[in-house]
Amino acid sequence: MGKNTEIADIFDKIADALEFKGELVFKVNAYRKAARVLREFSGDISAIHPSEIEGIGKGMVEKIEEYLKTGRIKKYEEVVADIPDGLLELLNIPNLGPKTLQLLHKELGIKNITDLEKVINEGKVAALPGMGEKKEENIKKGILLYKTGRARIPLATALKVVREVINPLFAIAESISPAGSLRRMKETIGDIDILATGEETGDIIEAFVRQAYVKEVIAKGDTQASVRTSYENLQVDLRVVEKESWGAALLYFTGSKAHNIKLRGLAKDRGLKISEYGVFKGTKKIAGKTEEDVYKVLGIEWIPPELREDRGEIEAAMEGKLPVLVRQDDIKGDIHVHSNYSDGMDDIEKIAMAAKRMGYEYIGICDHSKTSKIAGGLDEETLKKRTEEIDRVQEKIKGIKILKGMEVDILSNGSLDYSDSVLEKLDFVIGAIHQGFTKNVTERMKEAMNNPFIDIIAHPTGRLLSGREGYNINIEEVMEYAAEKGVVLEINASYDRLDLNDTNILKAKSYGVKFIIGTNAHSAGMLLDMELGVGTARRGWLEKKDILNTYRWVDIPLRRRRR
Ligand code: DGT
Ligand code: CA
Ligand code: CA
Repeated sequence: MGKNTEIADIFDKIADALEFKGELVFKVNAYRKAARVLREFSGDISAIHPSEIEGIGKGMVEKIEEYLKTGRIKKYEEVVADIPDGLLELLNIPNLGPKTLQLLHKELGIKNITDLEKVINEGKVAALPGMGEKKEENIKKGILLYKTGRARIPLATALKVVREVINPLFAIAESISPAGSLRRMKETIGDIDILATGEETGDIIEAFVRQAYVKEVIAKGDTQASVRTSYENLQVDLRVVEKESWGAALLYFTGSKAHNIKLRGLAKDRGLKISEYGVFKGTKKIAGKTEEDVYKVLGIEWIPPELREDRGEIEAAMEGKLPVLVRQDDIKGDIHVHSNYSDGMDDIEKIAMAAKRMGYEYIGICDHSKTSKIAGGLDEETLKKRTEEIDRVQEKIKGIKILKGMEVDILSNGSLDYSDSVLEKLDFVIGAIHQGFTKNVTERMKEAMNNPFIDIIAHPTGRLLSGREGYNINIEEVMEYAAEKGVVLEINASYDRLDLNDTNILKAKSYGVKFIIGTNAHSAGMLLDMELGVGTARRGWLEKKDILNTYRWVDIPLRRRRR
């Protein structure tokens, strides 16, 4: 959707193809970086000169112009010319890299996922030079993850799409809202459900199916339609309902199904019937216009969508004990942000300005430590330079406090990547596992928590929504120890992480753990991922007091373990 994303997709595909062909890493990365910058860029690329976008090199500018002028990029057609259709798609399988794919294609002639599954089942992959049974087993696992993962899309992607779908309809519809799992802020979304109401039902449906992003109209009726989007190939369902039923319909189509079923039982107990049209006493409709009305006639207060999973929310509402969930505007700062001193794209000044515009009181610059070499980890010398840079920027920018933090690697023996004297000078320390995902992770994390300088554990399970399973870890043991030691667990809000997730948050809270939401932003634009973290925290029933970055910096209960 939008030219930026179209071009970014093509750049990513060029990078895949070059990688498959064994091209030099820096050439591949040039395309990856340009793709990332384009995705981050919020303006209209055809309205400005592409060279005005920071971080886009000359070669890329030419290709962007070529696309804007001709609708294609010759380089792309060249690089994929001798690669079978669909082969590069297999690079989305976890544990299957371009080198291996090249080998499998050359030696075994695989062209698609069916071929791949066949040669694996015949044991042919393990027999190849440099492969072996372990690697074969990993690819097999990857295929499983790929197949289950493809069916659902990350929340971040769905949110982006739903905004593009809803915006043009605001003018025509009286009310319009996302429903389904998206409104509940679930970490992955099956399909996107949208509900609208308005005088001109037909006009709303027509406007919906005629948008530029629609690739295919799957179904179209008088009051509903389903389309597939060209971007990400997503199914979007729109239902237009009567104004009098808006609340009941929104409640019904928001779900979850389990929540609806429980509500239906509750209605029955009270001699009422509930449906997507309203709440009925006999044949008389007694509620339905708003969600609040519907809950009210059932004798309970309105339940926030993020809680509607039948995890005790209806019982809590009946007792008047619903949590007061944390909100985006409770958040006073983001302290997990990478600058261009390590692998971030933006400089400290740009990040600080963006954070100030978001209304934050503080922003924590948090780069990688020296062992994370591929992520541009800082040695002690560079860290000193960064400290001076932060002081310099702080002199210049008022109204936001810039904090000096680091995401410090937890090493193979559980020690931290810097000496205590270095850690001592930092405003906060986030410990993270970046190497050795299978070896003694639980023990290493616990050992790291014995260090008084560690304040927070980053992305505690290490899983990725795109398919990485995460660390081999006993997460309950880590939660229990974190609570005992007063170490905070992160809710990493990065679109591919959401780690801890909702169920782990609930578990951790029961151990008495405190949380902090960090975006792990690698550019100023990614500070906006905070929304995903807040949604996830709300799904985990968290209130303002559970989350440390709702505190002012002077009051924040961090660094206490140092004293
Ligand atoms: P998804 O799309 O798999 O991420 O999950 P949802 O929750 O969006 O599910 P979806 O799209 O199948 O249906 C949207 C909502 O409609 C769902 O959350 C609750 C409601 N719904 C769908 N089917 C049923 C049903 O058979 N019974 C009840 N009570 N509600 C249903
Ligand atoms: Ca859905
Ligand atoms: Ca649906």
